[in-house]
Amino acid sequence: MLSRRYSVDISSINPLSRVPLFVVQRARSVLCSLGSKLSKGLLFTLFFLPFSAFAEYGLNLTEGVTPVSKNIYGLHMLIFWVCVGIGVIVFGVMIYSIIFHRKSRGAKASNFHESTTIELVWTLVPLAILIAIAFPATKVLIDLENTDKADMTVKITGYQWKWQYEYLDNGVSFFSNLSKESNDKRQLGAGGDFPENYLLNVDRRLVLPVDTRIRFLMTSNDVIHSWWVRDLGVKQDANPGFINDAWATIEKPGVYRGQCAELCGKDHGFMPIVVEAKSKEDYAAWVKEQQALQKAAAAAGEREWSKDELMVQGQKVYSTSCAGCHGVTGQGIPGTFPAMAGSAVTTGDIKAHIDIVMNGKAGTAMQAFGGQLNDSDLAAVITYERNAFGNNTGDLVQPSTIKSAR
Ligand code: HEC
Ligand SMILES: [Cu+2]
Repeated sequence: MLSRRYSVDISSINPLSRVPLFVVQRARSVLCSLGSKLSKGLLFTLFFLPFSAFAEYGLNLTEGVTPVSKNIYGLHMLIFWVCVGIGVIVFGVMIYSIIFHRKSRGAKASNFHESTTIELVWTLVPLAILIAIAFPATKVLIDLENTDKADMTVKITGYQWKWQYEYLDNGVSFFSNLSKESNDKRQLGAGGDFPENYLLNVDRRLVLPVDTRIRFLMTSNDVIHSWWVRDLGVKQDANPGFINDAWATIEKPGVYRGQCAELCGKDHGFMPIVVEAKSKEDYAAWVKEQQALQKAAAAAGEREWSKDELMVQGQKVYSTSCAGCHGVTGQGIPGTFPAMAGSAVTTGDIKAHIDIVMNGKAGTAMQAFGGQLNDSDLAAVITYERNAFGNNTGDLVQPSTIKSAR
């Protein structure tokens, strides 16, 4: 598709009409063959990115869909026009002087030092402008910091490298990871086409109702992350040990994408955010559905699981929660993340294995997954690690074992 667009572009570029036809044809054939060779390659994508990016976003800040984002946009435009005004006046005076008071016209430069009047003017005028701008800016700032009178609250916790969303009003809670399609495609040597919204898609979206004043509480489990969704006008650091807040009243149903905006380690670029704003009725139905799913998951933790079930679920959990560090094939990263293949823990004492997965290891990147995964997922992932990557221990861990280890 890209190479087709390229050849169309060439023939419609005007200045080329002055270039001899054979040059155009030669250039076109070279570029087209290059294009087809590289059409799936990085170079070509990079070359076209600026154009498609412009087409999608335009040049200006976007307005977004919340009062805060609209106020920020309004403030941005106001200050933009103030700058335009200053630019026109300053450059106007400058260009006027250059033209009408030039040396060849016999103009004589006036020569003055320590003119109190001029020094006062060029101090007081900018000061007055700054103060005039400070008023609307402060108003917007106070408004975006004021999270009072919220209709509902979502607690957002950053993890290396995913987000946890807890709906404090109805008990719904889940993790949101990079989507499987993006995650598979980003692996070294992965073939195939880029999935839609590559690296900007998640497995579970943060679903929110429209026309509801939502308070976000941001914190982190490990390092500093930053929850940034442009259309919501929210960009707030998530710091371990602190709670920051922000708010949004989403005015339009839709899907709004964002990313972690604070460099937080190896996979910082792989923890996107997807917000889906639904009508209040659809949101209520979604909450019911999630509560039912959570109940079903809890019930599944009460029964015995077969080895196949554990292995299938375990692989899923492993690829979303563990593979980022320990590698899809369990090889880890020598010196940083230990291999799961043939590790003394994954092939040794089962209790020690359960312990490190549930409680993590303080002071290292190994998180305590006991609070993140339910009994079945923990049982499944531990079973998987003990029977995958060539670790043929034959051990099964049941959800009930995890439950009693809590
Ligand atoms: C953010 C990176 C990261 C993630 C994600 C992660 N781990 Fe770890 N893991 C580590 C590090 C670092 C260590 C080494 C800790 C130490 O210094 O002993 C470790 C150690 C382990 C060990 C002990 C291995 C050994 O040989 O000492 C096991 C077992 C383990 N992790 C399982 C898991 C499981 C299961 C998951 C997913 C549910 C997971 N890890 C997710 C970073 C991670
Ligand atoms: Cu982050």
